[in-house]
Amino acid sequence: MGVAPLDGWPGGMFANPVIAGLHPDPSVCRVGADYYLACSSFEYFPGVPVFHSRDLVHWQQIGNALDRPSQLLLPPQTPSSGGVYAPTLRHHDGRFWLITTNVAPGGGTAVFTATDPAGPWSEPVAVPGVTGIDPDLAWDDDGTCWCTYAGIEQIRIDPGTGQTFGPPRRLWSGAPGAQAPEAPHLYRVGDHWYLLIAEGGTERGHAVSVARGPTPGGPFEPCPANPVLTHRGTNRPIQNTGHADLVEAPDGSWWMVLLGVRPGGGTPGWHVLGRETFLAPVTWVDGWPVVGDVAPDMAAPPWPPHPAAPPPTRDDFDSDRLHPRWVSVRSRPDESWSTMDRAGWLSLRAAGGSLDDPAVTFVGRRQQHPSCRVRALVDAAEGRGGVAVRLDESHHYEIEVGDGQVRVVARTAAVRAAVATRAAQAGPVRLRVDVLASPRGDWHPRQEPDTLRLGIEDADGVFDVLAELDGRYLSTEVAGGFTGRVIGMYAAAGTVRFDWFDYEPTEHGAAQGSSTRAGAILAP
Ligand code: 6LW
Repeated sequence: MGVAPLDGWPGGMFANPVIAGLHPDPSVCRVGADYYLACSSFEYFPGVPVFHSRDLVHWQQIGNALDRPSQLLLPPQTPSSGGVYAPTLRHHDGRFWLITTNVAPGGGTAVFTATDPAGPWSEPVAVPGVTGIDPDLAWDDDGTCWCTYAGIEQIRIDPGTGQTFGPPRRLWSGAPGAQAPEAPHLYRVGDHWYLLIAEGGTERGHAVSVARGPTPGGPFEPCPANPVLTHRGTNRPIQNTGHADLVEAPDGSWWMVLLGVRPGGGTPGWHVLGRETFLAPVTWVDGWPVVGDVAPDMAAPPWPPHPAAPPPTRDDFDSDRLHPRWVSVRSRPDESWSTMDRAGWLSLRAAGGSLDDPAVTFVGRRQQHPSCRVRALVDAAEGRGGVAVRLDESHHYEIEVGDGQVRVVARTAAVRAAVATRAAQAGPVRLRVDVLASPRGDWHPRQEPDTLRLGIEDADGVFDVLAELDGRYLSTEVAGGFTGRVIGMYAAAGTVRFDWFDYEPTEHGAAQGSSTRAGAILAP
């Protein structure tokens, strides 16, 4: 007796986003029953996270495509939200192909290949002839490879050598007057070539439009129903929907991965997790794609789920490698970190003197839940450092220990302040950050999206809150840019050691449970 498709899907539904946190510009491909997906990664190293799924809903990070300095150089002058922009991931001729743009000084467009998407990926093949961001790869029946990129332009390339042929040609570029035609993807479906693009800019006006034509170069006729996806001007909980890619499932159904945000708080609404990856069903009507609903709760696909093991709450650094989810800012020099120096501890050696410094030694993971709790056991006997919530060099909150003190530091734009200080006990200290999303229920126009409590936790779990800070100042609407929060460990002086690091999603209000002693409260 076959498995009823909805079996195993709680309530016959799945939750969107399917990859939460800073995972924008998703590009997806399928090989047999396996799906692979890659996202942009900006100033973070290693870059271009790669995910695997068997059901399009449950995704596991299997690596980062760019995990060697020879593949990814992000010099100190690379601004935050610079670096690696949108990738395209495809499988062709028995190999995986990834093309992306590093907008950092000395970067450019490059192609990488791999036989195993978990890596290792090849050294970069530069494609100097491609002058726009968001490059896409598509192969014609005769093996000709076309690279289409933002603007919307297209050029024939040899992805093996990076050579381009002839001048680029301009293709259909979306609705007249719409800003930023970008994120093109080209597909051969039936008798047509389809050109899918994003337009309207990646903020609240974001949208997806499509056109079709007889050849990879067109001419393209726009879909009469364009934009085929946008949430602009709606009160939908998911906003900024755009930058999409399509994939056909083994059963012939079609699906779209796309980016979107979940703004919180009052007006204008602030998103703190960055642009995340969402999934939507696509049907075809009169030879045009029709995108289904993009909502937090979605009807399950017509196949059994393949749940991925949830990531462990605790990383105790007992291996000589760091899990691919851990990222650093611009680089991670070998001499800056070790899990062998003191076995079972992550030892970080300071480079920059604080999170303000582009070269700070930082190892963090993307915040993926509106409410979560982070803890770490920190030994700063040989230095100064702690736990930080980072958006960029000018927007971060941290709790650090060193020189006999525990301090909470808040940096928002030009304002930098040690908002609370306490004498530190001798020996390792448990530092804790609770992120509490503001309940949607009691909305008021100036409501913060969330609140961050930073403090010390004793061995009985009693949370001594040194400061409570407004989360809007660590949002993209305030800081600007393309990224979201990354929460992690840093060393600002000497060597700081971390025995373990916990990341735990919480239901807002859960943090109330544990006994808390309130410290400095900083309202807006
Ligand atoms: C991405 C492009 C974009 O490459 O921002 O706003 C870039 N749109 O499509 C970084 O996400």
